[in-house]
Amino acid sequence: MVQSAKAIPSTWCPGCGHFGVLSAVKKSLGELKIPNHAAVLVGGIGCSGGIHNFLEINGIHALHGRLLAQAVGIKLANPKLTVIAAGGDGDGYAIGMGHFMHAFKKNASLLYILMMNETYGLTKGQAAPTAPIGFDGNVERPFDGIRAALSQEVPNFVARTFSGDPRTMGKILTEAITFNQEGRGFAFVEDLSPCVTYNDTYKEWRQRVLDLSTLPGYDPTDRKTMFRLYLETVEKGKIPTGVFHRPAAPSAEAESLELKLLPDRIGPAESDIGIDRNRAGYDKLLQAVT
Ligand SMILES: Cc1ncc(C[n+]2csc(CCOP(=O)(O)OP(=O)(O)O)c2C)c(N)n1
Ligand code: SF4
Ligand SMILES: [Mg+2]
Repeated sequence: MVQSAKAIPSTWCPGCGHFGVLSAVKKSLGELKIPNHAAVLVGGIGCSGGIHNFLEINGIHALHGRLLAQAVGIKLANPKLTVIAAGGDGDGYAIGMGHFMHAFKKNASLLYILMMNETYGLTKGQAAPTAPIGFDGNVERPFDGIRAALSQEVPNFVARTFSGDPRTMGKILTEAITFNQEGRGFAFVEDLSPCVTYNDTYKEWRQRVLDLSTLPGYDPTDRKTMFRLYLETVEKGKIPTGVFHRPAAPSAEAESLELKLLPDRIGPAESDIGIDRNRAGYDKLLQAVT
């Protein structure tokens, strides 16, 4: 379902953390002077996934957990677009887990914002894979998406923001989109986005967040160092935030697709597939299969 680029008033509960993401996305697109027609937001299923309805950019409401597959497809079809995928922890870490892990490996230059509130807000507060033990009868240990991201040896941008600190979130989203624009690969930002109706964690998270850039030894170009720093900080009962991985290595896209296959960054969506221009190629293809 492709939405029109007309924003509708938000349906979120007053105070929902997702508002922080909405305003930070608007601010970053404005700061980078990206026109509405040049940006696409693919939303997941859940309160968070409706974010595209409240923006005046192109938007798609994807199938539950499948937003990354659609976002990668859009980016490949038209690499000039700024592509943002945005959804919840139920969407991305439960039904969408397979796509989440593969997105790091595919390393397409798009931004994935995952709004983490430990619950399924839209369906009234069940335990998400991130829920602590005891939440709504949950007996499983919570899943940590940042550990999963940092465990992979790939040149991806990885960060965590907090809706209670929208200014820092804005800066990090701007950096992530710039990273994408430079063709340096996939950017993943998990936002701590409290669900004020079913799991109001604002107060607790405000006390526990710790920006890793304030610690000695912080070096986001070195994934292994950052993984260690991250784990040590979690062990101290803190919730690490900030940029965890800002790789210096070029992405697969920069090395293969962009430089070799798509020298002018012209994707299939803009290429001329008319018969006249491509007759020789089509004839060759036909000969090969007959
Ligand atoms: C295939 C499928 N399974 C289940 C659902 C029911 N469902 C709707 S939203 C949702 C979870 C949303 O949680 P999350 O992604 O964390 O978003 P939030 O509402 O917390 O922002 C579920 C399970 C669905 N819509 N489609
Ligand atoms: S139910 Fe929770 S996640 Fe959904 S809009 Fe309300 S506060 Fe936000
Ligand atoms: Mg959720």
